[in-house]
Amino acid sequence: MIPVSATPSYAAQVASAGFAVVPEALSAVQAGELRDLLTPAVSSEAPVSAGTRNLLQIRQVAELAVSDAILNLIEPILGPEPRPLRAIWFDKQHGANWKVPFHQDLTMPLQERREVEGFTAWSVKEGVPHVRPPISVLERMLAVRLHLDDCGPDNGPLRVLPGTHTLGRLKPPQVAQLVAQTPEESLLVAVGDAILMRPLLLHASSPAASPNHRRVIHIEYLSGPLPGGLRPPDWRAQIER
Ligand SMILES: O=C(O)CCC(=O)C(=O)O
Repeated sequence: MIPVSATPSYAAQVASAGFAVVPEALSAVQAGELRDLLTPAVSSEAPVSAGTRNLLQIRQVAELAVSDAILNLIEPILGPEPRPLRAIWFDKQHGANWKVPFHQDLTMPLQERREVEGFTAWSVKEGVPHVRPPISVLERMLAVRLHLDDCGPDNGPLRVLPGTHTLGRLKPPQVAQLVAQTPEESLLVAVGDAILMRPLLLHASSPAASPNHRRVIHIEYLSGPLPGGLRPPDWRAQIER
């Protein structure tokens, strides 16, 4: 487990690069237990595509999301009491070996729809209202990607363009220019490692050359209040088992 005293350097890395890789955020035993729990649970519920939502419904994932180990990692970045918004399962494998072009993550889930200035592009995904919040809200969000398998160059790792999280919301020509000009980094990790990532960081992933499992629990957090009575999902109320 990472000592709390080591976490401020992750905050500095996330501030400058938009991401940080945290070795051994989970022990091998924890990662194995989560693989055993989630692999059958998720694959029996939904066809596996480029991500399955609402993993916070599963008690062990919700408890992990608010565990001291994870909160100690992210509080130096987001401030006190970050709230988990959603948790997504990404398992790249035979039959679900997707590619995602460079993009920013621009949406968030909410409890209900309310018209509030700056919150646009409402949609409903799996019954949950989603919205594109203003940049000032996206800048208070962070994703924690917990890797349950080793992810080497052949497993379709996350690719990032360091520093692009500071550029606000980017239009397609700006993305194309940044992709052409910015040296990208592939984030190769071992089982149990975590990637901390700002949603505005340009990121992509390619199909795996060797599509063994590449299981990731991707948890998104928000710190601070929302305007106009908007409410983030209540993760406690969602727990089903
Ligand atoms: O895990 C992946 O392959 C893609 C993740 C991604 O694109 C995202 O989180 O928006």
